[in-house]
Amino acid sequence: MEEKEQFFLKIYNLGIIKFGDFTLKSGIISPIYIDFRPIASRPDLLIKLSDLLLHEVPYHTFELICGVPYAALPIATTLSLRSNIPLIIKRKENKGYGTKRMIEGIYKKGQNCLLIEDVITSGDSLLKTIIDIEKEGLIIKNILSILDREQGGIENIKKKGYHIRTLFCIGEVLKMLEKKHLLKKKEIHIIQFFQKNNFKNFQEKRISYEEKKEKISHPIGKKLLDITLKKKTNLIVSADLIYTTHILKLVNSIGDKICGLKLHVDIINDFSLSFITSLKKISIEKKFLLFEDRKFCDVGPTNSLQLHHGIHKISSWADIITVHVIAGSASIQNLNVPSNMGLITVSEMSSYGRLFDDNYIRKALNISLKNTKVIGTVAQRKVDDRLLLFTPGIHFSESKKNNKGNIYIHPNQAFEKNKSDFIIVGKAIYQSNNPKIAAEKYRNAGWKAYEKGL
Ligand code: 6AU
Repeated sequence: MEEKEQFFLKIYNLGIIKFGDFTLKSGIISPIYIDFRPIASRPDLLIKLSDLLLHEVPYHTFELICGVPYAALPIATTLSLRSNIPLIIKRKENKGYGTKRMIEGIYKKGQNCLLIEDVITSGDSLLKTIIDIEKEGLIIKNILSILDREQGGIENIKKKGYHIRTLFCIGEVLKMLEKKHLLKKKEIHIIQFFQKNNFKNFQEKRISYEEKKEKISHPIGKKLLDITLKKKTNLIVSADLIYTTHILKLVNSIGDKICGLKLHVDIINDFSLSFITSLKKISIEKKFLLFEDRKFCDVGPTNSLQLHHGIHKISSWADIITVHVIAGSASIQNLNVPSNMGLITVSEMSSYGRLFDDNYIRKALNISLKNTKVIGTVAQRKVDDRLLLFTPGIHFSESKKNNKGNIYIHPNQAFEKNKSDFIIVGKAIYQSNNPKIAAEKYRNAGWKAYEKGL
């Protein structure tokens, strides 16, 4: 430990541990952020780190080395140079042109590859990388990582049958830093909080709708939560139907089961504002909100025209509208949104082949948090508790993708894994033989999954 301890103190001086309020890639909120990237600028420490890692495994038994992109790439490269084992490079996404390969470098099917990761949190991004590498016919049995945040990732990975070794665990390094008087009082408090709450519990618990209400300041966000609590439903039905009579018939039969009805008004063949008047009346009677899933995605002035004008006059009736932030934060800033209308950003879609990457999602979530009109976001991962999380792509018979390219997950997964607040269900209800029974099944599943997560 002496040697490892000395090494850790050296890298600690590079500022690899930060204390504050961070949302990790996995969506977990954490007061500690660990980033080993600065080591890449110190060749002496990079070499030392690689040698320490190589001591952990019988490295001569491996035919290839690969790092989980991007943080582990310089480490994997150094390990390759120190051990003389060839390196392969895993892409985060394929280039979309040329060979469209996910793995670059020279390799053959059946070769045994050692995988390198910097920090293990939930283990999810590591498992995604493993799937991509195994798809290429390579064999992964062993993983080496620098630090285990002790948040369940190691168990997840071991459960899938992989061997994993880590150089450090967060608990032991924090204890060591405290012993050496390298932490400020405030930082020690944070650590004590962590130890008391145990990292794993910290990750798995979700906050209740009542607690969410304290965090959401927008009146429509609060109203949606009130309806949810009163009707015990977190189900939003997506009525993607093209005739007003069909929508009204659906809503009359399922209105009691839902907290929101989502529309795409531009697909309705016989749209009229009198249809909206009828719908609004039912929504008040049966207590649910109206979402227009317009996904505004233009520059601000155009978004504004689309919101207030045209035949749909969305701003005159919708309680909630969806927006993309691809055009930047200003595109949703001056829309003259009525005070009783909330925005939901689309940070990540449920479609197969989506172009949203981690970087975009992080930026979209930041924009969402800063805009006071935004009540929440659509995403397929856990997000900051100050946002309501809406999850579409829901079906009991979850499938990788349907023929139109949406990926479906079970309501349990939305609540357990992503800590979702609301499920959005379309075809599974409106195309079923009995939408009322189907809606009750989804309402019940969504509510039970929410309660189980508390
Ligand atoms: O259950 P479905 O697949 O029949 O319907 C899902 C609904 C559709 C999509 O336009 C919408 O949810 N949707 C969204 C939303 C709500 O913005 C985002 C997304 O990522 N995936 C998705 O399907 O009306």
